[in-house]
Amino acid sequence: MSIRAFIAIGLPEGIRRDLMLLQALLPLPRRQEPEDLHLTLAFLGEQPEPLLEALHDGLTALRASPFPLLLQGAGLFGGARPRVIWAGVAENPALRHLQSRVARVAVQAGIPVAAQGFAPHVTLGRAGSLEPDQRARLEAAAVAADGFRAGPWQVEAIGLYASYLGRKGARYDVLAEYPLAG
Ligand code: 3AM
Repeated sequence: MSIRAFIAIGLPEGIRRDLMLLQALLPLPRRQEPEDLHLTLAFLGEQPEPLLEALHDGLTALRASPFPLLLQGAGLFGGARPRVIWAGVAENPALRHLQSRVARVAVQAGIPVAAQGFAPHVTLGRAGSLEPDQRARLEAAAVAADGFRAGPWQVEAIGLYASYLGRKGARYDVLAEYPLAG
């Protein structure tokens, strides 16, 4: 059996509440459910269980320290045809370092993960095809949300998630959590 999986940072209750307030201010075509809000470190795609077990062992052995994380601003991915509406992350070398280590653990487990191109964000909602006026409203709302801040909080764990695709979009399950402890 294979599982569509990714590695992410889960968000504390208070941060999710702040993000729900931000979601309410944005004209989101499809809102990410609050319990599913997360910050992806590495998307793994469909992987067979033996590789996920090797990854689990690698993540269990990973030693990394907790670090503070601040969410900041909002924006759209997808240029002329935005697909993802996100909350941004204040520049954070500890996050980038953790992401590259996590990607290396995945590669060592036999799961290819691109080393480049990490654009840290929390997806707030998604768009299918947008009418030009819908897009303009969304872009204006994202600019207006520039002053948005949530946190900082101390990131103390990362998680391995399963993603199940359904008619209403993806739902996620936490398969395992890995504490960050020096
Ligand atoms: O962090 P978010 O929620 O923006 O969009 C998917 C989601 O990102 C992304 O992985 C996260 C968990 O599903 N994702 C899905 N398919 C992907 C792909 N083929 C992908 N990221 C990169 N390549």
